[in-house]
Amino acid sequence: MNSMKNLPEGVQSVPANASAEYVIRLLKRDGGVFVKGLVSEADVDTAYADCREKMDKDGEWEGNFFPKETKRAASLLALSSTYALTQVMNPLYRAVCDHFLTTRSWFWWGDERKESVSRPYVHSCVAMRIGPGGKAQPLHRDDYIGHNIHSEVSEWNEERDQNRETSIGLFVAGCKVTKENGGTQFIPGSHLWGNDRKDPPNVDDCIFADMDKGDAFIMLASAYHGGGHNQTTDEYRLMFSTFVTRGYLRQEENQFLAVPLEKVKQYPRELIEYMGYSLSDPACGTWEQVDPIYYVMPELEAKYKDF
Ligand SMILES: O=C(O)CCC(=O)C(=O)O
Ligand SMILES: [Fe+2]
Repeated sequence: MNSMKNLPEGVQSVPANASAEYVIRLLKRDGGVFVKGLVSEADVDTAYADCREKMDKDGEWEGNFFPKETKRAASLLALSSTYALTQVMNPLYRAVCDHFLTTRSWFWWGDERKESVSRPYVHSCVAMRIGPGGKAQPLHRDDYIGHNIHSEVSEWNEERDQNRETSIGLFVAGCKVTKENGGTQFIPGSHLWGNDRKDPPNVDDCIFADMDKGDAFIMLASAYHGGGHNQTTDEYRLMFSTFVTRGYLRQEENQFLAVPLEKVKQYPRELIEYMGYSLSDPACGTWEQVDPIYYVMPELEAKYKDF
């Protein structure tokens, strides 16, 4: 059965209670999907209050990736438990990441056939506020960070493409987001493009995020996108950006440096593991040859064992 059949035309906006399975089908076709009201306005406001002081003090970026009008707050997991629990740990986003970013392999271990499952973990957590006049970012793929080289395909193939993606983004609107105030630009279907295309991505092919506070845009990091041009004179476009990657790839934002251990210890175990205090099976990220969760939770009894 072709899983792309019977989907409505164009990039979709689905309710927050849409099934992960449906969102996944849409992502395979379009590379991105909007989710209405994924996070409550109150939780978004709290997350902003938690990171605002740091954002206000942000310095200027050199280069064209962030215009000088853009202020950022990185290391969000150190700043906002509300952000962590309502965005990073959002069940729909997690289910989508688990689907695309879990790596299953098997290897000979002597004459035993060993199965290994590496689960995704946090890549980066940053909030961005584009001020009036801020120019658009260059259109880019966020998976260039992990050197993910794509071959051109006409549509998603379950078997062939199970390891195609290396990262998934969750953008949550911190205010009303419009094309005019710098709504994210995105090229539908560009996750299927090859790296060897001659022509650069073109803004004429973009759609623009139009979101209410608390709405989300889930995006395969292979899709071409970028922050938009804030053409207003008085609006500040706030967006929270979370990325998750495969368990055996290096994190974009080093969570071990970003989040002090005292803060880490306040989080639920599931989130601590998701930040990177867990093994990527079979054996990436060990500490003293055991799972690094034992570093954070020494009360658990560590056992040395085969990978
Ligand atoms: O600000 C946005 O809408 C997108 C930002 C982005 O793509 C990035 O910083 O990589
Ligand atoms: Fe990006």
